[in-house]
Amino acid sequence: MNVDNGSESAKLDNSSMQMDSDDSSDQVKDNEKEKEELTETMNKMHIEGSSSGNGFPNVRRKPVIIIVVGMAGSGKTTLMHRLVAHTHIKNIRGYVMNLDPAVMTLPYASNIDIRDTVKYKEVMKQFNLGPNGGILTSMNLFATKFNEVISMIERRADQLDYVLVDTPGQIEIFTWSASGAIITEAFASTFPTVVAYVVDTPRSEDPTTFMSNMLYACSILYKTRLPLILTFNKVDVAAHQFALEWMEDFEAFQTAASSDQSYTSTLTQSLSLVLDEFYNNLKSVGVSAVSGAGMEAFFKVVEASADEYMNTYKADLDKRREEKQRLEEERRRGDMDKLRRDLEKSGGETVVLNTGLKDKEKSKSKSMMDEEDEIEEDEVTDDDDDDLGIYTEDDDAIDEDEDEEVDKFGL
Ligand SMILES: Nc1nc2c(ncn2[C@@H]2O[C@H](COP(=O)(O)OP(=O)(O)O)[C@@H](O)[C@H]2O)c(=O)[nH]1
Ligand SMILES: [Mg+2]
Repeated sequence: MNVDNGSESAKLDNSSMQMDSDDSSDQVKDNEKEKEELTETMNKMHIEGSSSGNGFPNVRRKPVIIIVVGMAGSGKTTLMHRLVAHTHIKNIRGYVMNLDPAVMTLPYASNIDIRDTVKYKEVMKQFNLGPNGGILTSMNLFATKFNEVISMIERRADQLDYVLVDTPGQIEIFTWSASGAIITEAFASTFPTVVAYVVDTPRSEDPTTFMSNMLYACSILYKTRLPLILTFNKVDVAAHQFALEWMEDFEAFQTAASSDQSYTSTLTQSLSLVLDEFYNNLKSVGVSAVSGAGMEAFFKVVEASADEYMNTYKADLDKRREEKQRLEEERRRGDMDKLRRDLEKSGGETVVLNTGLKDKEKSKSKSMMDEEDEIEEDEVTDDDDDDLGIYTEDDDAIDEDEDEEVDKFGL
C-alpha cells in the first residue's frame, strides 16, 4: 500500500465514523468493509501499485516503451519484425510484446505474448462473442493482470533499452478501449513511453486518405497525450516526401486536394489549416518494414521523443494523475453519501438483492408515499431496461434499479 492509498483509506475510515454516529446498522459497516476491500484490490491492480513502491513512481530513463499502432494492414507486425531484427544486429537490448490475441502466427519471437495468457477462440466461445468482442474481452482480461507485466519489465529494466509493443490489427480496439487506456497508462506512468503511429504511405498519396489518417493520428495524440511518431511505412513502394511537403506547407496540400471539387475535398482543405499546429508538434520518419530502410532514423526519433516525454509529458502526466485521484476521491465520497442517504431512506431495513415481482410491488408502494412523480418515470425506464437489457445510471432511479443491476452482475 502506498502513501496515497493510505490517505484514501483514512478518508474512508472517516466517513465510516460519521456513519456510526448516525446510528447505522452493522450492514453498513460490512458494506464499507467490502468497499474498502474492493478499493484496495482496485488499487493493487492499478499501476500505482507497481513495484516502484510509492504513489508516483520514479520514471526511469530506460527502457523506452514503443507502442506500435496503426490502421489494419499498415504494416505494424511486419515493422515489429524488422525492428526486432535491427535490435539484434545492432546489439540493442530489446524486449518484445504482442498484444494481438487474434494473430495466427508471429514473424518474430516475443518475450510476452497475450496469447499465452488468454485463448481468444475460447473467450469467443465461452462468452458467445464475435471476433471483435473476442479481441476486446481478451484484452480486458489481460489488462487485469497488467501490473504483473509492468513488474516483470521493471525487474529487467537495467538490461533493457527498448520494449516494442505490437497492438491488435483493428486500431480502435486498442486506442478506444478501456483496456488499451489502462495498458498505455500503466506503461506511461512507469517508463518513458512513445507511440509509433504507422501510416501506409502508398495508400496515403490520396489527399483525402492522408487527411483521415492524420485526423486519426491527432485523435490518438489527444487520447494518449504521449509523444507521437508518424512512421511512414512502405517507403520502398512510395517515398514519403509528398507527406512531409503537405505537412510543412498547407498550400501545397490544398493544391493537391483542390483537383477534386467534392464536399470532402473542401472540408479536407479547411482541415489542413486546423492541423497545421498539430503537425508542428510531431516527429516523422520514413521506413520500410520490408527493405529495412530508415531503421537508424527511427531509433533516433524514438530517442528524441523519449527526451520529450521526460521534459514535457511526465509533468503533465503527474498533474493529470493527481487530478484523477482527486476526482476518484470525490466520487467515492459521493458514493458513500448516496449509500448513507439510501440507508436513511430504507430505515436500516435489510436490502434484498434478488427482487422478484412481489418485492418490486412492495418497494414501489413504499416509495410511492415519498415521491409519486418519480415512480411513474422509473416504471417506464425500468420496463425499457428490461426489454433492451440496458442499465441506467440515472441518479434519480429508485433503489430497485440498483438492486437489479447488482443482481444481474451476479454479486
Ligand atoms: N511493400 C511493403 N509491404 C509491406 C511493408 N510492411 C508491411 N507490408 C505488407 O503489408 C501487409 C500488412 O502487413 P501487417 O504487418 O500484417 O500489417 P498490420 O495489420 O498492421 O500488422 C502485408 O502484406 C505486408 O507484407 C513495407 O514496408 N513494404
Ligand atoms: Mg498485425
